[in-house]
Amino acid sequence: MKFISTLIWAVIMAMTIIFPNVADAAPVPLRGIVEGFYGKPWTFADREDIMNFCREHNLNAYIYAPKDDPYHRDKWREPYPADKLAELQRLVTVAKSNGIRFTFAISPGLDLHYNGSEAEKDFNFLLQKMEAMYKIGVRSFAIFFDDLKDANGRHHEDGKKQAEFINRLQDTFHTMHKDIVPFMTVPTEYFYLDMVNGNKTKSYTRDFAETIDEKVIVLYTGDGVVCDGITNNQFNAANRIYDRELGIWWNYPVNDYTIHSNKLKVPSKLALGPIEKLPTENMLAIFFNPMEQAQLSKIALATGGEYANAPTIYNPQEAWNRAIDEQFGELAPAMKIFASHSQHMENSWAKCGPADAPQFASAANAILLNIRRGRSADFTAIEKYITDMESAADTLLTRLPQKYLVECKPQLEQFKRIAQADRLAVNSLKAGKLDPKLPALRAEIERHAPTAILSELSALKFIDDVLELMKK
Ligand code: 14T
Repeated sequence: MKFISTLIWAVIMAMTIIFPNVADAAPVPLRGIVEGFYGKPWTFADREDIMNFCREHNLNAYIYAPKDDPYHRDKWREPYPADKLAELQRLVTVAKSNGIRFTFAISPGLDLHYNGSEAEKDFNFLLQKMEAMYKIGVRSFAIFFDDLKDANGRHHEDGKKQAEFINRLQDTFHTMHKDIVPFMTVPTEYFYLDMVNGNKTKSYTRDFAETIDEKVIVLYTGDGVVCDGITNNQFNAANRIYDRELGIWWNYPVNDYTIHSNKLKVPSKLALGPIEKLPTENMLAIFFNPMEQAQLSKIALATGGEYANAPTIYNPQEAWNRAIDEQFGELAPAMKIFASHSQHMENSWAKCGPADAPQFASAANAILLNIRRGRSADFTAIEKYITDMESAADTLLTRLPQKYLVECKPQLEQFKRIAQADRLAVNSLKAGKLDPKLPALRAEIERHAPTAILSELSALKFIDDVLELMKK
């Protein structure tokens, strides 16, 4: 007996020396999805489907926090009507049967009172709201205080009062129900660069961090709201502010900030790339905020599942290939071509996801460089990419199952226009004469841009570069 256990120990030690990664490739304890985006909330059918998906990908947590569920935020005091409550009850049951921890989040920050009799009333409203959720089986709760800034980007929250409010709510509810788990929260300053002023922690964050109960899981989004990764150092700096391990609310593949205008409520760009550039150590919890396009969110979410189950050995590109192979079968090759042009999310304040079609971009840049210098250019590679893009667009437009097509038809049609315009651009360069169909097609692409954007710095940019080059 003694010999066998010594032998097993020796084998394990040898393994950790040979495969050092495997030893600390432990899963993040809480890993899953936060339905926390603005825009059309997922349907209950979407959510049930996602619970099943989470189990298959060893994700074990889901936070219900749709910004545009009125009972979650705008009208947080109002109880759910019976039909919504019945749907939530069913969802909680489905979550449980799939081994998923269901967290009900509420966002009372828009008009919560912290003082006097109004505060007592609000406290009781929250208790009642949570009690209704407890009755349908919820055992995990979150209070979110994000996005309370005014038009000038300022907030007027008191970190100490907010945290005291959460602590008291947690204590009171825990006295009523011993079987609840610790709360989760998102503070009003929820990204690192908003928590500090130079090397000084801002007063709101200092107060909130000092006051919030140590059991509460505090979520943050990285250095920015939507940012280009979190290094271990950046993560540790944020952990030091809170003197605890934070949880991560990761804003990819969410695309709610690509909504073009209040009139066009649908996001214009799809985030179809892998999760990448996240910490490899000290993780307590990670939640991915998805797109309102539930089916197409599954590419990034499947890679997120791989990451969260083994952060140290995670390979984004391999995970992305596996995810698309698994989800799209025969259509995977076409889907990879389309998705490779729709991964990078960037605007004035957001940046996340791998570059769109980097190979196309470098082939295009090499051609343009040669032509500008009066040298001959090799079009072989780019012509193959364009042919592949055109046929991928056609394949997907005709063969993609309806559940996907309803989520990406405008983008697929735009992808096809872009490929056709790239073709015209190549032919114009070869002929040394601008094809008059190109400016017209470019204008048509622009007309559709409010509903469909992709490959801005790659296939789309090539069109503009050629037009610019040939207009003189
Ligand atoms: F709670 C936070 F961690 C968070 O990320 N809050 C919102 C979230 O609901 C939204 O889906 C996400 C992506 O747009 O970013 C936060 O919302 C913002 C933040 C901004 F700085 C929306 C617009 C902004 F300008």
